[in-house]
Amino acid sequence: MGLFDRKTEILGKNSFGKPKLPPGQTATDKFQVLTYGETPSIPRDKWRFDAVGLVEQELHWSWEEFMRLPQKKLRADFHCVTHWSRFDDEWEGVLFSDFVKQVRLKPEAKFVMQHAYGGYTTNLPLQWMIDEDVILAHTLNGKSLDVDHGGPMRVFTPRRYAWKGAKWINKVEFMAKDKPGFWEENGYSNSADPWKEERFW
Ligand SMILES: Nc1nc2c(c(=O)[nH]1)N[C@H]1C(S)=C(S)[C@@H](COP(=O)(O)O)O[C@H]1N2
Ligand SMILES: [Mo]
Repeated sequence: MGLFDRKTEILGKNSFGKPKLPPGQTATDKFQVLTYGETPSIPRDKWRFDAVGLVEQELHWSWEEFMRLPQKKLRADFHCVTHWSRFDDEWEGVLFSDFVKQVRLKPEAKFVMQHAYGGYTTNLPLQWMIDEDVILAHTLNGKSLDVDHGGPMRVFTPRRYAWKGAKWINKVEFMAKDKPGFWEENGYSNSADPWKEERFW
C-alpha cells in the first residue's frame, strides 16, 4: 500500500466522497495568509457586490441587502496549492447556488469571473460555481472573517484549490467564453482539482 492510500485509510473520505487529504498535501492546523499585493480594508457598510456581464439586468447589493439572502453553514476542508490543507472549518454565508437564483442570466452565460477589491480575479465554469458547497462566506468558525482571510466577504470553493475563491469579493461577471483570471494567466491550472493535482497548466 502506498503512502497516499495509507493516509486515505486513516483519514477517510470528505463530504463528497474524495480522500480527505488530496495527493501531495500535508494537513495543518495553521491558517496561513496567501495574498498577492495589498490587503484592501472594506468596512461592511462600504462593501458592495455586483452581478454584471451576461445578465438581463445588472444587480447590486449592499451588505444589508446581501444578508437578507438565505444564510447557510457548511463544514469543509481548505486545500492550498502550496501543499497544505486545513480540515473541518465551519463557513457561513450565501451559497453561490442560492445567490445565482437572484440573477436573471442570459442563456449564453456559461463562465464566471470573480472580481475582488484590489483587482484579483479568478475564473470557473458556472456549472462548477453552482456546486452545492461554493459559498460567499463572511463568517468562519463563528467569527467574522478576518480581513487577511478575505473579510468582509470571500468566495470559498472546497472542491478546488483555494486560489479559485476570491478574497474581498466585489463583483461576479457572467461570460459566454472562459477567460483566465490572475493566477490562471500566470501559469496556474484552469480547473484546479486537488484530487488530480491540477496545480499548473
Ligand atoms: N483577492 C484575493 N483573493 C485571493 C488571493 C489574493 O491574493 N487576493 N489569493 C488566493 C490564493 S492563491 C489562496 S491560496 C487563497 C488563500 O486564502 P487565505 O489567505 O485565507 O489562506 O486565497 C485566494 N484568494
Ligand atoms: Mo494559493
